[in-house]
Amino acid sequence: MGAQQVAQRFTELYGTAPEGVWAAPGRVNLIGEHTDYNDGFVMPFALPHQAVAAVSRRDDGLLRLHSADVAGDVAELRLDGLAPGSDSAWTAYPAGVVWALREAGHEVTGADVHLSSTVPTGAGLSSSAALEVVIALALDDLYGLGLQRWQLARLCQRAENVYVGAPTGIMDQTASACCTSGHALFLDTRDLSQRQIPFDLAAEGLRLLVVDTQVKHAHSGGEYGKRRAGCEKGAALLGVDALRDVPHDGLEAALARLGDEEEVVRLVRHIVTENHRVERVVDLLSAGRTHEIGPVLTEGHASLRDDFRISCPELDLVVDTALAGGALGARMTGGGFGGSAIVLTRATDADTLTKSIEEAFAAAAFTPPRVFEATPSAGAHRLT
Ligand code: GAF
Repeated sequence: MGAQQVAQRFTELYGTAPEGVWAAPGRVNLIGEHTDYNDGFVMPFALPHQAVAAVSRRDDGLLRLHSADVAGDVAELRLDGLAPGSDSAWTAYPAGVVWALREAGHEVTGADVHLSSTVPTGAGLSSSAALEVVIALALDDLYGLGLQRWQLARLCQRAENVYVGAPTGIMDQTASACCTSGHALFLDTRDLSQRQIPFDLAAEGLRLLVVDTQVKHAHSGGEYGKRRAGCEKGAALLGVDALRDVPHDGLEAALARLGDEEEVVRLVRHIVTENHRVERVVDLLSAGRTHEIGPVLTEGHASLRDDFRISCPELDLVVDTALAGGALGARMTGGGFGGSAIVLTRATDADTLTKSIEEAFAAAAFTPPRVFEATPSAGAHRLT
């Protein structure tokens, strides 16, 4: 939905025009999965799909929230009643951001909000981070908080970890807040230092397809948290602050030290090799060798499937069908247990590959996937 429509609906709901309209995108992660809570490297880029919010300030301690995407009236919350774990609806994301801002000492005295998002939900494309970041950016602007983008991302992560209760890392919020059009974001999640890496697929005769398997996932469920706890156990057993500190050329020695801790061995191997894959992709892209990143993406999928064990039959089917049809590389993207896969292909093969994936899903009697092309798009910004 465009800025004007969102502003118009805001006016109908609240009786006056909004003070402004902001947008924040979802993301796909090119490479670097589950590395973010291990202080490692990630490389997402922003999707053209975005959450759009019309927002005005209030000074009476009320937060009023409405979404075009969810049936229901305006939700009215008292700021002094916002508490972690108190809300299990979609409103927890924007409310969590207001809570996190206030808890960090920022003076936010209320807001009226109307939201509309085109980021598919439960598809591993960061629909929740888009909601959080758009609210954080709007309130930062309106209340003149002067926060840097990385600070907004940190506050949004806190909202998600503490208020919503999902133990996620910092990648999605940083991607939504910091990505730029035409680039992938090379992010070091230890200190949030970042480099924008040019990623112009069309110029290279390439396309990147996103295949939403329609298998819904959730990070507040136990499996994500179990992987995170397993990684932390690995770091503790190895005596490092985070698995980021295990060098790629020291991997075999580290695994030997873990002995018969079979599950931890698999998790550690994924994280250490995945960090290395991010560095390899950065090197290839920086050298203008975009065509060559495909096999690295595919290796990443095998590692997530066999070592991290977070793939599912639908994601594996996308990858296998794409590779059999001549894709340059393919992998699941995002948190896993469903959600989306990405397929890197020559532009000329994209339609045939899409058709084969759809046919393979039909033959397996899976729900039809949703396939679209991803182009590296803008991060969060003010629209009006
Ligand atoms: C989800 C989380 F929100 C991210 O922090 C990240 O861990 C990702 O899964 C896996 O790379 O999107």
